[in-house]
Amino acid sequence: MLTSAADGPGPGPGRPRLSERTLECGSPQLLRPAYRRSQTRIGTVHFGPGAFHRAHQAFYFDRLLESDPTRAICAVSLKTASLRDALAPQDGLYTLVELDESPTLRAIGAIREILVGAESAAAVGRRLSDPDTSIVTMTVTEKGYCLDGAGRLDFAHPDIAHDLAHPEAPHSLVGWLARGLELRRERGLAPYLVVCCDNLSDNGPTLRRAVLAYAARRDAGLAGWIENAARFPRTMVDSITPATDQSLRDRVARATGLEDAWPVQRERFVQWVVEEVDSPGQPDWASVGITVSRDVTAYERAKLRLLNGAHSSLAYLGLLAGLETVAQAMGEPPLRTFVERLMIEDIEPTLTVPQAGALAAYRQSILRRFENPAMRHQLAQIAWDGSQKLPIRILGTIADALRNGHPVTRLTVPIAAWMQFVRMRARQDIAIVDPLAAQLTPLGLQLTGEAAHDLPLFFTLSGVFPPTLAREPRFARALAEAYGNISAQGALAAAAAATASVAGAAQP
Ligand code: CS2
Repeated sequence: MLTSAADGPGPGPGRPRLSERTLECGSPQLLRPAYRRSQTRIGTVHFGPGAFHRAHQAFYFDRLLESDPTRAICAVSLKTASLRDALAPQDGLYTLVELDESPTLRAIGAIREILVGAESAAAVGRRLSDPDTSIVTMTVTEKGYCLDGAGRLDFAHPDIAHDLAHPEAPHSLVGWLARGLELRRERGLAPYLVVCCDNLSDNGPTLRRAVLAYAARRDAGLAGWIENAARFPRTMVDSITPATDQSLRDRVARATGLEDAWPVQRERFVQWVVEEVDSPGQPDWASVGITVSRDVTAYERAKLRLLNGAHSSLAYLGLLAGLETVAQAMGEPPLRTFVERLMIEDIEPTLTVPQAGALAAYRQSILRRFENPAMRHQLAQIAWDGSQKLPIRILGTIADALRNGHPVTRLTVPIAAWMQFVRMRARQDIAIVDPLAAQLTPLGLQLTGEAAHDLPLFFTLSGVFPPTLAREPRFARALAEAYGNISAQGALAAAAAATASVAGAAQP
């Protein structure tokens, strides 16, 4: 199933390349699939097989395959062939390194097929409409959903416009999901379970709304069928996954004795919560440690606001302070204290959890995970796509704080730091990795560091700052102060000043 002429990036001559044939030659340290890959069947299609999917979901499915051979994965890259080309010579196998004092190395065998949507539309359509396919999962990052600032499908997005004109060969995830469901309806098959594994707020229902809006433009009958029959559970996914670099490839080759073009790494901690829904063909999630819950919203919100909100805060402040990794940022007392106070005083009051003390324990475990000395998690990686991440991670908390009359002095600091990051990148002439880069780069070049001049320029980005928020005086004032403090004193001193601000101070 996995065939390619290309040999993929990475390995050089010397050690044998990881593959079905060489798997047994690897060092005993390498844990191998505890099932016969040749006897597995594909039951899941996954869109967006980046590092997170391969370190998280594919790891769980690898374990499911030990008891259920129908759980192999067909991975679909929407546009690029790089993963297919790297893993085809390896029969889809790759190494997962769990970082810890003594790391674990496993060969993951769950991915049995890799397709590229842009090259093989018919094959993807066949897979989606195969009777064996009962689940479709995805990790395409926030921008892959083609949503507007209000979280609705953006019909002006070029991929959505393309897909409505060419529905049989879509470019977007939403187009693919609708295409697959349309084919299944035509064939008299039940819909697949759609499991969104991205850090979106209310991820399942948000995706469902987008697919229904798209389907309604195509065919009201299809939209009605999806509305009645398809399920889109909420999920919470968690595991910190630093990007693959050459040092990981070298480390894997030395430890396993096998070259791997694209290994992945993550912390040992891994968590997946899936909403309980009534849908046939689901795996025995709980058998591999996946939590099935009626109330995923509380988990999801706590994770997005505490972990991802703190991560983005450390990323922008840390990069402005010239730091490189999350662990380094945590080693700077002003940043560590700032982030901890932000979590306790500003984020936690917006969260509700069933057990008393659960939030404090969760926060402490997040801070410990950020300090993990075995990880070199680049702040620049977290800083990607800020225009998409910040509304989900921080602006929602700010909106709640404003509603509750809670000060937003600290909460505006990460937003101000992102703006200063845009300014810094533009001045350094370093490309900004963000779907809004074409707007952010020229905007960055106009920035002076003066809040009165710069804030109105950012407020033109209505997809990031809804007009009601931009017009809210308490928000604009606190943001201007944080922005001015970073310009005048630098990120560390500005974080320290905000930490010292009195949590309960009333704001007119
Ligand atoms: C990070 C996340 O890159 C980022 O933006 O905040 O990928 C984070 O590591 C994961 O959500 C942890 O589960």
